[in-house]
Amino acid sequence: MASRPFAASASHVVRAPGRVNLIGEHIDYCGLSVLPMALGRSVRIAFHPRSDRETRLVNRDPRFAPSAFAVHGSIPPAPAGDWGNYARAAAQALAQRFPDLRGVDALVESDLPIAAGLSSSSALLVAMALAIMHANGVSVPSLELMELLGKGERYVGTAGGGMDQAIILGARTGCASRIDFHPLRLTPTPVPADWQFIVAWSLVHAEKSGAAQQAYNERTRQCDAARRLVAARLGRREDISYPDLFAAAPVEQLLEVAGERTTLSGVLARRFRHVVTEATRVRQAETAMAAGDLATFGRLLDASHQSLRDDYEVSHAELDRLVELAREAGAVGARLTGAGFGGSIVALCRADRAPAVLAALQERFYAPRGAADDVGRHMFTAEPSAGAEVLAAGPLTPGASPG
Ligand code: NG1
Repeated sequence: MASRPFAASASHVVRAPGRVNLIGEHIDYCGLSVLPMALGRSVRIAFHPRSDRETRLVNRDPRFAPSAFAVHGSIPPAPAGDWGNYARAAAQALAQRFPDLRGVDALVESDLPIAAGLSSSSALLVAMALAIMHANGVSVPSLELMELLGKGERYVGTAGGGMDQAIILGARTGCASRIDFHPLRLTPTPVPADWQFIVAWSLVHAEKSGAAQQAYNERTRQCDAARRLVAARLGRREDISYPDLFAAAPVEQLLEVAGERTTLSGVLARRFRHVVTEATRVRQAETAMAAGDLATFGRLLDASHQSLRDDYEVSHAELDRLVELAREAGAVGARLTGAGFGGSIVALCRADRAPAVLAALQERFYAPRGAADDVGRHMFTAEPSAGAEVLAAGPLTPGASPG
């Protein structure tokens, strides 16, 4: 592949981490706070500015064919599911703000599992945006860039909430960050040194370009409908936001009103109950983390999983199994992370228990499914890492020799 000589000639490398959401699932698009952290695993792009608008992408992973497009404010998408659409989304969002951007030649590589609820696609989008901005000598203040790219990713057809782009750009080493919306802001909390989060992929792809995208977008519409109906029942304006609704009435009253058959249908009542209880868990989890209260954080993870499984209906039998096995192996709590419908779990244990939890998952989940050989790609300890950055050119893979 022509990639090695290119990697050697690239002027810069961008690194954009994946993320694991610790708690606050499916509520960012309601404008409610979430608590993710960035991973050590990342998407990296070696790039070279071009003198025209063309952008050419080559991926080291042979599953992804080369992709090319011209950078401007209205870029025709490649067919749904094409990885290059995340790069197009970044380029279009920036070109709408800065006309006359030139493109880049880019070589992409990643050690993030794909379609695993760990935001490999948002990491690609953020990395691409930083590469184009750097190549053109333009910049956007950090919080504005998070918002711009959060909205920009809707180009691919998902009505996402903005958590991923914010944490990928704004994460701090050693910390999880509470993300609040409207206005967007990040508040870091150090992850206690004796806590270990573990990420394990269910081996089920959560492709957000097909059925999962429809199911995801349906949840966003249901949350909207539930909010309007509860607001009307409480005599509030129907366009009140979730945070304002929560400030206007205590949780108990919200749950009681939502439970009345005349206010919400059974499905909407369950969706609403997830949103209300999950928002409460985020606040409690942040307090537990700051206090080093491992057991409480673990209980909140378990409760979140139950709520996502039963009320929000976004789990999968393989995710439920992983959660169960992690708990049996000594994790204090575990839950699905990301959008669900497949993807990964996050489990929490005392750091000295991590080897036992990893060994149990290998033996009881991956081995029976014929996936024990690749286990290092499917399951790993999550180290809270820094947000995306542009580095002077060097080897794409740390430690690898250049082209
Ligand atoms: P993932 O796990 O990357 O599919 C999606 C949304 C988030 C958030 C979570 C569920 C995008 C880019 N990401 O994440 O905003 O809503 O689901 O909490 O749409």
